[in-house]
Amino acid sequence: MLKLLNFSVSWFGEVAENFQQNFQEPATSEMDGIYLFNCHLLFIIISIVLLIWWLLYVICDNFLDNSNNLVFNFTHASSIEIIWTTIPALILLSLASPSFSLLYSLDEITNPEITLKIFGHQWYWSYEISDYKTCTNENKSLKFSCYLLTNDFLKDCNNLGFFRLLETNKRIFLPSNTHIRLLVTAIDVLHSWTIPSFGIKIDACPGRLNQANLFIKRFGVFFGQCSEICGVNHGFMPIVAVVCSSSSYYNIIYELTL
Ligand SMILES: [Cu+2]
Repeated sequence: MLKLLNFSVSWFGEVAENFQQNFQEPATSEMDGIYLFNCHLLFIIISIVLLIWWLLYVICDNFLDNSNNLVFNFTHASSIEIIWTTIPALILLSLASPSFSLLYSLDEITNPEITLKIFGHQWYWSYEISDYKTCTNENKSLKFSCYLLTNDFLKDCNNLGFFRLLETNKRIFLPSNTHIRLLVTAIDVLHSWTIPSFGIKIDACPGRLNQANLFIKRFGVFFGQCSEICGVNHGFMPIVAVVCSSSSYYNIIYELTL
C-alpha cells in the first residue's frame, strides 16, 4: 500500500519527499539552468575539498618527518604563490559566467500571451486573470482566492491523494508551452510566491508590483508555499498550480467566464 502511495505521490504531485536530497524535478528552462548550475558548483566544491584534504595530509606527513631536509627548510616560493592566487581567480571566473547568464535569463520578459496577477494576503493567495480576449470578448476578469484545505477536511476524504498543508480549495490553471507573465503584489505584509519545480520565487511587496516570466514545459500538478515569514499562519498559505495543454486551458477559462 505504501509503495502504491509513493508511486501516486511521485506520479501526480510535484512535492517534496521524505529525506529528499535533490531538487524537485524541473518544469521550466530556468529551473533546468539552476539545476545544472548546482551540479557545476557541487563538482567544483567537492574537488576543492578533496584537494585541500590531500594537501593537508601531505603537509602533516612531511613535516612530522624531521629528517626531510627539503621540506624542513622550505619557507618561501614565489611560483607557488602565483599558482595559488591565479587558480582560485580562474575558478571564480568559471562560476561567475554561468551564474550571470542564469541570473539574466531569470529576468527575461518575452512577449507574454497571458498574465496571472497574484496577490498575497494574511494568510492566503488570491489571483486574477483578465487578458484572455482570445476566448471571450466580454470585459470580465476571473478572480478567485485559494485557501488551505484543513486536516479535518482531508480526513473526511480519507486523506486519499491529498498532501497535508499543501492543498488549496481552488487550484490555479496554467497552460504549458505558453509565455506567461506573473504580476505579484501583496495586500498587507511581505509574502513570497514560490513553486520549486518552476524555479520561481518572487517577493510580494505591498505597494509594489513585481514581474516574472514563466514558460512551463510539461503537464503536472505543482505545489509551492509562501517563502517569506509573514506572520503566524505563514506556513498555511500553499500554492497549487495545475498545468494543462493550452487548448484545454482556453476551454476551461472560457467555461469559467461564461
Ligand atoms: Cu506569506
